[in-house]
Amino acid sequence: MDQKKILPRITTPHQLRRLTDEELVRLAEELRDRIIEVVSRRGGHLASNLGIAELTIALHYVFDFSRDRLLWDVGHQCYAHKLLTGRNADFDTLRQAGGISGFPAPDESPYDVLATGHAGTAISTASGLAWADKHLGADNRIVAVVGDASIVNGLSLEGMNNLASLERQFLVVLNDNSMAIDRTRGGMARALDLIRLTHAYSGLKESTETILHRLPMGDEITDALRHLRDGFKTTIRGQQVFEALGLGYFGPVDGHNIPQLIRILRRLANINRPVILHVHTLKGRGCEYAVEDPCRFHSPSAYTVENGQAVFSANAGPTWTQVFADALVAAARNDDRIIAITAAMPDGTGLDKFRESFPDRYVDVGIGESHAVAMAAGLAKAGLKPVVAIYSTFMQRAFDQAFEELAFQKLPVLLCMDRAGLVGSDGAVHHGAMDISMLRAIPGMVLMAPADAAELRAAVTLGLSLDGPAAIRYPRDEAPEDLPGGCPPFETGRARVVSEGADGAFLCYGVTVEHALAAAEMLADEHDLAVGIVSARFAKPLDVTLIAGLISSGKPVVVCEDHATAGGFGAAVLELAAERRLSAGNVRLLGLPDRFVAHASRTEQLTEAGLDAAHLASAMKDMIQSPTGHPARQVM
Ligand SMILES: Cc1ncc(C[n+]2csc(CCOP(=O)(O)OP(=O)(O)O)c2C)c(N)n1
Repeated sequence: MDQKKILPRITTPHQLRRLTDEELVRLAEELRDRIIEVVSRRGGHLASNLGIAELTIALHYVFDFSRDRLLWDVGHQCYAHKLLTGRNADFDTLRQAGGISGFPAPDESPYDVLATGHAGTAISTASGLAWADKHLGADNRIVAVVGDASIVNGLSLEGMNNLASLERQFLVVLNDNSMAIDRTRGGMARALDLIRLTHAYSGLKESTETILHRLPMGDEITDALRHLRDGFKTTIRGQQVFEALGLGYFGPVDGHNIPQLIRILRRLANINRPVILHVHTLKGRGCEYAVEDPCRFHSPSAYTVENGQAVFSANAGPTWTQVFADALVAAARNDDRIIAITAAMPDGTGLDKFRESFPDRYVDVGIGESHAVAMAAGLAKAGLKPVVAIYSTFMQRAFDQAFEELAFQKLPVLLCMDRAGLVGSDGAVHHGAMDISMLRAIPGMVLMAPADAAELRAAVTLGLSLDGPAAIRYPRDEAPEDLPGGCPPFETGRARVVSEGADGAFLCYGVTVEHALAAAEMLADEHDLAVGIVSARFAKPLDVTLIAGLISSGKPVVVCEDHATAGGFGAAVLELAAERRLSAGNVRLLGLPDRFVAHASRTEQLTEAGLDAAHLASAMKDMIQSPTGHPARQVM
């Protein structure tokens, strides 16, 4: 160990208080070096974590989060926090199976209050903790750190609105780096720009600190804040957004000046009402390529550095995201009613490509999935053809809009759900494990899952031609291009027989066809068994004729889906059997288990969930060898 290094000696944040200002500044650099070193090997959230190193140090310096509470919104920016709270030695295992999670994880450390990953929750949950503390007579201080993109999420705004009635300490730290994953847009982004600009031009750089220094504590604070607001309202209009919600506003301050941050946080820590500190940081700070392209380096996969530039290994083939993006751009060339909507994920969903070709037909609503889907309903009502490109896990935020605004109105909106199924190292909070269960319950929904790239293109074409809402799901993976037999016409409610087999059938939804093909090959090679494969294509409406035929054949049917078995495609198959009064003893469901699957590679997770080729083959072999099944086991 390098004796001069500070970070390896920090095992608890209490040790920070023994460091000089100069050592704290060095520590921020060491945190960044460590984050870059590990993320370049493991992949993970980079640019946001580099920008927040100083702020994290200052927060841990001032507060005692072994009793105070620190909540990170989304949680992707918690790496420096992890390194300062006893996890430096294990940090090499970041996002690996059995290793450190990329998000806050209470099972790793008592310093992580809640496990998170979705945006907009910190203020709400922190306010619950604050209410509880007050009720229980505790006086732990509470801090919620929220990015400028997440603070406009509906949940954040609902939480802030509710803070007005909280009469106790509560600090919201707004970490403003002008970026979501891409640049933030919209009214709040403009208001924050305005605050920064007026601040810069009016020579008020030192004002926050000076004001805080003069500020009386206790009951007089309300008056003082009113004066503060009156004094600056002509110059700093943007802050009124927060003040209208009843929050005392301070800032903006330089989020990279540790001594100043410490002084300001010390004063704010003793204010007995909800306040917001607006901190300005640079996303990617300290790493040239991340500063230059913070979007690319928001959450890069592993890379190497050559001549100061990051070099990524190429994909073997196109990803599902790329196939979708190309299919949508191609469709939009022939139909100018197509409008694409993303909720702050242009890069992840592939819509950046659409934006390039059709900037006037592209909408980024910010982190507001409910709004994205409701807005799409309005566009459809007006005669346009909206496509919402969204991650399956974030579609959970818009369930009610899919029900009321889309299906209830029978509006033709196409939901293209990327990252459906297991997502790999982002872990449990990001799996797309529930979209079928959610959407299948909604009358009038058409649900599709392509098995290969050709089917995805066909599903997009079909989805855009329907006169009601539809959803397509596809995973975070490379898309197989050529399944056997070409791509027969893609018609609503019609499955595709990929291959025939006399001994049984894999009935697959979406990407699992690929694993079933490998399983069928194993069964043929190793056991001389001939097992067929069906790509169901639709979870709603089902191909009832084909599926009822498979069930009533009496031959083993192994249903495979990269989704929770609870309420998923397999459940639809069993519902069909029940409706038709077919005995379904020959049907076995394989899907995601009823527990949260932790971070690991997607391949490892598929194996853990029993969805890899070897597990599929062994499930089928069992079914063929003991067709009557096992004696009933007690279900816990
Ligand atoms: C509900 C939801 N939608 C989308 C995302 C994907 N996402 C993760 S981080 C992020 C950007 C967050 O920006 P900001 O809050 O400003 O934090 P920063 O990364 O700039 O620190 C997005 C869109 C998410 N985690 N949760």
